[in-house]
Amino acid sequence: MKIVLSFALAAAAITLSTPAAAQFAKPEDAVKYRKSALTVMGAHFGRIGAMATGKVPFDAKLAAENADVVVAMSKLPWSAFGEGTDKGDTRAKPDIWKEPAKFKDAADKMQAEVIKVAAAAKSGNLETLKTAFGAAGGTCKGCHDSFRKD
Ligand code: ASC
Repeated sequence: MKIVLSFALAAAAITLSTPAAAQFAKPEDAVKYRKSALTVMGAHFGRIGAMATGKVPFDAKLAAENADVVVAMSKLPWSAFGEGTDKGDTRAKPDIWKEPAKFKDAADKMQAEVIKVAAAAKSGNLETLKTAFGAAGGTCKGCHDSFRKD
């Protein structure tokens, strides 16, 4: 029993310490995963955008809820850009793997800016939110321009 338990714990420890890239059974699973995270992020970012652009009334609580989802999603795609995930149903450009530091920098910038969107939403100030939303959107666009095929 003790042995079984220690094997289970060892297996769990290995799973947790394995690089995230290795946690996908197949490359297409990684592609699907990162696209899903980005799709959900885009949907919730868009709901904040609707408020920032005056298409729907500003609701600070709703904006904050959406921003929290954006922040959570913003952390997820990157581990799914591992080796061998440059093929298949993806618009990811080869530059992602040719210039990983540049790609990481773009990803980090976006994550920093969406945290500011969440803070702005919580401040309840629409002008602050507009500014933060614009800056975050700029990081989305910058990364897409460099690393995503049209
Ligand atoms: C969005 C979304 C993006 C970004 C980008 C900003 O709402 O889905 O990919 O904003 O269009 O320029």
